[in-house]
Formats: sequence, structure tokens, C-alpha cells
Amino acid sequence: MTLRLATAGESHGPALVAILTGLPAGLELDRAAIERDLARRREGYGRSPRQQLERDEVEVLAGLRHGATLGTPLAFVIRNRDHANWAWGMSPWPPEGEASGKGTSAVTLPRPGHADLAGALKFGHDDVRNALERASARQTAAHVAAGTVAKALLAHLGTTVAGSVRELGGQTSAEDWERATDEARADRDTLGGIVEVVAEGVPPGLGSYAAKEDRLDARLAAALMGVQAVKGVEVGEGFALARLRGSQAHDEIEPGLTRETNRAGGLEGGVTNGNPLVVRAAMKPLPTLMRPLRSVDLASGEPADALVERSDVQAVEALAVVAEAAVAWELARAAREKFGGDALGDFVGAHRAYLERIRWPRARGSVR
Ligand code: EPS
Repeated sequence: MTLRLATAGESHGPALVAILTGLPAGLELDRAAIERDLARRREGYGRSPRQQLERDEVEVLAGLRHGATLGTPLAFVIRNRDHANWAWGMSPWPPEGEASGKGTSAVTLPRPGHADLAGALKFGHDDVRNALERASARQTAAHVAAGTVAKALLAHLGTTVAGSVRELGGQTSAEDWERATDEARADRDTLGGIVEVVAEGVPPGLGSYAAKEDRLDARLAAALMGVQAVKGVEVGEGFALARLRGSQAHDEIEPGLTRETNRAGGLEGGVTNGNPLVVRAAMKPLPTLMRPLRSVDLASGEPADALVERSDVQAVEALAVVAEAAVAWELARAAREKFGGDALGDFVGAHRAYLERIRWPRARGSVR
């Protein structure tokens, strides 16, 4: 038993589509919670005007009845309101009538840092738009909605997941973030940053050291690196641990099996250890610059400025929400693998029985 998520959708195409499988029956979903997370993803200083246009309404098509899952595939779409401006340019079928709106002429100026060049070469596209549309972070809306579903499941285990911005444009104080964004916008430049996701109430024993692909830290890293523009992931103290001695780096085990420190970020051997899970993701500055970098026109082979089109100055606040969803999804997936069950009650019951077996949480000083 595991959770799976398949998505489809181009940034300016008709819609984003998602199919989630592996949910137990009887999980109640809160429409408002999904809308809240999608709104959080759209907000944030420095986003593109696109975000005022999109409403990100989730239209559920299957797997849900009267607000509760049926244990069957859950399918939803999020329509792109902006598609109306791209109806000709992004028409799935050969468009009829005169070319009009956006996306009518081929893009041949790949942006350094975007999937433009590699995608066009890989798939043999003469129009870079055929690569950039799917590579776009627009896709993250579907992942955030799936993350809200994962959080609803995790809530039944007493697990919460929260993402936040730690650094933006090299600034660690939140007071400086708007100014840094304004300065980058004025310079027609972009910024990156670092986000942190913390999950509390995580049972020990999710993930496994039995095979490297089962290690939860490996899965979390893959999930976070799978988010657009993420270039680095740390678990717990991450890279800083490499500079310490073992005596300073590890979390000593106290009576009650508690720890006074959490440098490991809640993961030892790729398995959760009952401490809060702490992971961070580093986002590079966005590659669409209003003052474009040097590139080459793929049509002529001549030097040219990279593509300039509407974009965000920075999307680090959005990444905090997207990373939260990615971590929630991986935790929920590991929990489904450990506790299984077709009905929500089976899943919750298996979790409870497991905690009883390991007597978790332990009373301080208890012995086994
Ligand atoms: C993105 C470029 C911008 C962002 C987009 C991601 O798109 P547009 O050119 O349509 O303004 O707004 O993000 C979203 C649409 C979204 O919903 O997050 C990119 O190139 O990745």
C-alpha cells in the first residue's frame, strides 16, 4: 500500500490535472483547507501579476463523495484562468482562425537556468515554449492541493507539517525581505532563498534502512529537489554537521528515549526517530530576468538576449508552501506503507497498535 500522485498540465494550457491513488476510504477533506493552502502559495511579495488572475479552484472529479474519500483514485483539475489569453497559442488541437493572444510566435531564446535549452534539445522542439510550459512552477499548485490531502491524513496520526522562509536573497531577517525584493525588481533581477519544513508528532519508524530507495531522507531529498528551482536540500544540521566532531554532532539519548538536541533533523539511518523532522531546501534565483542574460538564438545560432516574459521577482514564500506539501506527501506515503488499511479506521488502528507496541511516547525513565 502506497500513495501515488500523477499530474499533467502546461502553465498556460487549459488546466492542471492530478490523480492520487492509495488513500484510505473515509478520509474527510476540507475544501476550505485546500483553498487556504492554494491561496498561501499564490501570495508572497514579488510574485507575478499572474497570481492575481488565477483563483486556483480545485474541481474534484472522482474519488470523493459528500466530502469523504471512497478509497478509489481521487482526481481533480485546477483550471488556468490565464488560458483564455493563450487560447490560440496553447490550443491542444490545431487552432482555428487568425492567430491571436499570447504564445503565437515561436520562442527561440533559451533562458540560462531554465529548462528551455535542455528541454528543447532533449525533446526536439523548435519552439522552446513546448518545453518551458510544463517545466513551469505553475505545476506546483496541483502538488500543494495533494499536500493538503496528505496533511488531512497525517492529522489522524497527530502529525503536523509547516513550512517557512528562513532566508531570502541572502537576508536572514524577515524585515529585510520586502526591501530586498523591491531592490531586485528595480534592478530587473531576481532572488532565491532558503525554506525550512518542520513536521511535529512524527512517529518513530517511518522509512527504512533496508534499501537505499526506502530511506526517508533520500525520498524527502528527491521530493524537494523535484520542486522547480531547488538546488540543495539539508536534513537537520545538514552540511554544518560535516564540520563538527562526532561528540558534537549527534543527539544523545536520554531516559524516556528523548533527545535534548535534534541535529539529525528527526532522521537516523533514513528512519524517523520520533524527534521533529527538519529539512531545508535552497532555491536558486528565478531564471526569467527582465534584464536578460546572454544566450543564443536557436533559430540563427547567433548570440542574443534570453527570453523576457512576465515572471516573479522571487517565489521563496511560495516555495515554503510547496516544500511543506512535498514533505507532507512523502510522510503520508511512508505512513501508508507502514500502517496500510483500506478504511481510515484500519490505518489509525494500526498506528495506535504500533505506538502501544513500542510504548511511545515513553514515560521518562521507563525501561524495556
Ligand atoms: C513561472 C513563471 C510565471 C509564474 C509561474 C511560474 O508564469 P507567468 O509567466 O504565467 O506569469 O507566475 O507560476 C505560476 C503561474 C503559478 O501559479 O505559480 C515559471 O516560469 O516557472
